Amino acid sequence: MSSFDLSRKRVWVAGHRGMAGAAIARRLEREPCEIVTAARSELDLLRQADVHAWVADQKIDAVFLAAATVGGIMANTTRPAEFLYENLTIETNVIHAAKSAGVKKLLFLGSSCIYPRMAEQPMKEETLLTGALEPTNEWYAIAKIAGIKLCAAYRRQYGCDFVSVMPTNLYGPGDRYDAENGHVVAALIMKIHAARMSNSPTVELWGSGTPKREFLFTEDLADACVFVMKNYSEELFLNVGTGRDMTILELAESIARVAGWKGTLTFDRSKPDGMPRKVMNVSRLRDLGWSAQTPFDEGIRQAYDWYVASVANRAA
Ligand code: GFB
Repeated sequence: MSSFDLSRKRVWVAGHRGMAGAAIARRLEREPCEIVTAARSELDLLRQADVHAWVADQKIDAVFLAAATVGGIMANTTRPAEFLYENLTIETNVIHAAKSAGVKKLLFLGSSCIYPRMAEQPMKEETLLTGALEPTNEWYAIAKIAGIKLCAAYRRQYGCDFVSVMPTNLYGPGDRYDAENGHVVAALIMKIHAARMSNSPTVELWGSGTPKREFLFTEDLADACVFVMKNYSEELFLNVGTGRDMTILELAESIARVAGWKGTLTFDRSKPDGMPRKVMNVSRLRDLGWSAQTPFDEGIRQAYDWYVASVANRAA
């Protein structure tokens, strides 16, 4: 395995305010490197010239490219232009600026939504582009596939040490708690907490509750990203997940137990289910020496407690 030493390096976490980026910045506090961040007011990643000038000026040695326009199934379905344009623009600006400035290593964060809708489960890295994408998030998927390919192309043509990881559905501290645009874990934590606080007898789930999803605690993702940055230097991207999935109904029941809510779950079948199943084969990264450490029941408790302390109580 290759090794990249973070000691005394200037390491930029692009997207440090997002859930994944913030977790990576927290994890890097344990490394002997200098963490570099840029607020959106200071650097607009959609403006190419600004990104090139900033990266060159900052003498960046390594980049975690976690910046993206993200959201759950409804956001992906209703904002296709934003998801395609903004994610393509962010990644092309940052990746090209990194190459131009001689950045030594870059890690690009993709998503498990890149795989075909009906890919054999658990999904192996090799199944990329072997079938039609899931319509509800094909825009985001195409942007993320382009990012993977851009990193591979810059490795082949320019010798850039740029690698990619494909995280599964994430949850944990710093998630975006938005009932309409949020990912499913954040949305259900919000809804079920509100039901408990108002003694509401029912909570409505979107879809049928039968789709299955894999959920990775964001602190584990961050640890995987640092592990890959330090130890991996190949063109093929790596799946990052737990390798275990559950139905949306089982997810909701877990959150209800954590929240202490005992009402009835109902289903709005007019809302989309999305991918029937989306669990990844995580053996490639496991064989390199990394596996997720946080059991779901522990992670969901931490995510719920963070929400109550950081969001719900502040809003009250
Ligand atoms: O995280 P999520 O919104 O997106 O999960 P994906 C959607 C699944 O949860 C669907 C069900 O089966 C929904 O029907 N669901 C039930 C809900 N109730 C709710 C709710 O209140 N809110 C939400 N959001 N879902 C994501 C992509 O796809 O996968 C991301 O949108 C990313 O961009 C991620 O790629 C890995 O899991 O379908």
